Amino acid sequence: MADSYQPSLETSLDRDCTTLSRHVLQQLQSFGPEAQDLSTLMNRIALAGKLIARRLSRSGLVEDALGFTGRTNVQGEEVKKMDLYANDVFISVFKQSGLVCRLASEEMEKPYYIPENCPIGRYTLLYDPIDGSSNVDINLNVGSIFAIRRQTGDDLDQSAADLLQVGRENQLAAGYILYGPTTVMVYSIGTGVHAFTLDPSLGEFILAAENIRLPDHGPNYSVNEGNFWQWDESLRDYIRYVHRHEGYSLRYSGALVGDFHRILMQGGVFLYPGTLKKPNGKLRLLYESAPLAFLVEQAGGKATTGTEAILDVVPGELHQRTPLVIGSREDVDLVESFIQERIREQEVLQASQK
Ligand code: AHM
Ligand code: MG
Repeated sequence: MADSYQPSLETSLDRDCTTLSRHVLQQLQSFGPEAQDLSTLMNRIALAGKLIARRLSRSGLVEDALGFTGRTNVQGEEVKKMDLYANDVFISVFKQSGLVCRLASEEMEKPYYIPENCPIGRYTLLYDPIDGSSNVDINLNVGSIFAIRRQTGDDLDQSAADLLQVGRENQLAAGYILYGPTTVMVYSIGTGVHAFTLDPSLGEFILAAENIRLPDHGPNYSVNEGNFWQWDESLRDYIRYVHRHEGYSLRYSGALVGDFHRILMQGGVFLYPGTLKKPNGKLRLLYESAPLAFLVEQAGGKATTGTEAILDVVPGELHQRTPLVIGSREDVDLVESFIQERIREQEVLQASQK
């Protein structure tokens, strides 16, 4: 009689191929309705990431992938063709999800409603379709940032007022996709931070690192020092401190997702402070700073405006900007200590002038 067949498990897989959808369900330890929803939502985001990664990888070869559209967005920034493509990709994939009623992004003045989804779709996707888009035309890394919020209230007047809540309250999930030499997706649903690498031959995101923790201190500081003379004196003092002490390296790519990813993996701090021209800095709270703040807190780090936790900032409007100091706990604390010292000095000065 022939031996019963034994599959060669050691050679059939390169490694334990944990896919994203399996991972989400494992994390939630549930097959309940909300776990199924989150798994579906993360899969849809992954699909958007794959479509965008595919277009980026061929951007020098196909028409209408590089360059500007000639339009400016609600923030007055010039819109690139890839910004619009990526924005539309997210809309298309979520139209088919049934779960998302509204999408709000950097590229749209008002949220985009999918009326057929609204009766049952109780989730909102907030996203920056292409973060760091100035890098697209020079073939450097860019990213997509996302957050999923639970819709509260019926929003019958389509004002989306319930989105103006602190990030700590109703962000269910957040993450980013980094389009670099490989495409990496990093996400959290409140159970730690996990990274997946896209295997293009399988078309699947495969688990690469689980429960990522930042070191409490790291060597990287990441900031556009070209704005030095536009910052408050406290930020200049911090940068002078870093220049005078050994062990720091400046790393700045012009794409927040890439710079943040380095800090998540190696430690350090990313800053985009307010400037004279932009007192609240450049980065948007709801779809850039708050999602990354969710991730960094889940990974044991910290994100503040310099004086307040990003996840506690109440948004005043959809496209609100906020200063951002994010990264390793001790490095963020150090930046904050310079800001606090300056505030104390000014209080003493004001008291003496009374
Ligand atoms: P974008 O989302 O329109 O690309 O703008 C955000 C980007 C961030 O990725 C990056 O950290 C920052 O803008 C760079 O700005 P600057 O050129 O002022 O340093
Ligand atoms: Mg951006």
